[in-house]
Amino acid sequence: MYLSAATLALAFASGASAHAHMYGVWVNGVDQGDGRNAYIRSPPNNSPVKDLASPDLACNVNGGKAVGSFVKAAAGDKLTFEWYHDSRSDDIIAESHHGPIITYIAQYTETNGASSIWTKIAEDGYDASTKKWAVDKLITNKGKQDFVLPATLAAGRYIIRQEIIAHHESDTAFNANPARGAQFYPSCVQFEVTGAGSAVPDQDFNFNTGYTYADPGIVFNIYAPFTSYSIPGPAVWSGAGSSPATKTPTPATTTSAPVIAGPTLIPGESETPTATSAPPAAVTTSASAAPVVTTPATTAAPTTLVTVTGSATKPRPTGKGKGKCGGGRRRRRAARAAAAKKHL
Ligand SMILES: [Cu+2]
Repeated sequence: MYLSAATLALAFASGASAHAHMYGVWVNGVDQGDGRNAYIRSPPNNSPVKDLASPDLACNVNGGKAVGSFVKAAAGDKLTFEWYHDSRSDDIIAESHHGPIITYIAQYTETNGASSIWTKIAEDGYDASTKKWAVDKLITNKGKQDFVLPATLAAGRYIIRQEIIAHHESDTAFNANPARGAQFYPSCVQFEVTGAGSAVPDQDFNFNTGYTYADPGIVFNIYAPFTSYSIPGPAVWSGAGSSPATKTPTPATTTSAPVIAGPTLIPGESETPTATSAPPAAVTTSASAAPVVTTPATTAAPTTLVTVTGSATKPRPTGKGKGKCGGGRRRRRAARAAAAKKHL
């Protein structure tokens, strides 16, 4: 069927300019102002990173460009990172973008952070009891994600990196089909931390090697039945500095349903509109309380890598590596129309 140039342009625009990025930081409930290119190493747009080999996975595009300011905070402070879609306090991110929000810290660097320097200090994934993802709550909380700066953290300059991982196209790995894959939205914020603590983050995590396409928290099908979700990366840092936290490999906890979902693969469709918001019962993940993914008693044989039966998903002719948001399939046109509303 014939598509006009205008229609095509719109389709491209909706695919390339959706998503989310960070506006600024609050310290103990106090707004620190517009942080973009001030204390945040802001990327040029809100597109995701999908290639796990890209140095942009650490601190996004421009991650190696130090900015002029630092957020000042004390160890133990409550921090809030505020996200938005196109303008502050808008719809934040497309509802289809279910996924976790994870926060890491590193000693301050003027490099792009693409090396073994990171320690996980907070994470929020999927709550099986409420069936809510961190991203769902982020939208309810008007873009705000809370966490606590570890109370024992040594004073000094740091970069705190928070990322959203959107799983609406991650039933297939990016390296198997560059038109799909998990979407990473990393944002790096420069911090000057005060306090009397002496704990030094020591996990030495490297995103380019620590995040892999074999990780069930990265290649994950949100459209097939599941009961739990294993957040990627290391365990949350103990913060005490006594015993370096190491990640115990978690077997995939997804149900053994086939990886490729059936016809229900419509981004956003499974989302029930969040009605009146619960009190912003902030997801305050303190460094010591790593939410433990409860696995069903059945010792699930560690599902080796989710084998992607590539033929089930048709590669899209427009497949580009970056910035794709929609993911049309059978109902491409309907999805486009919806995407144009939700994603622009
Ligand atoms: Cu998006």
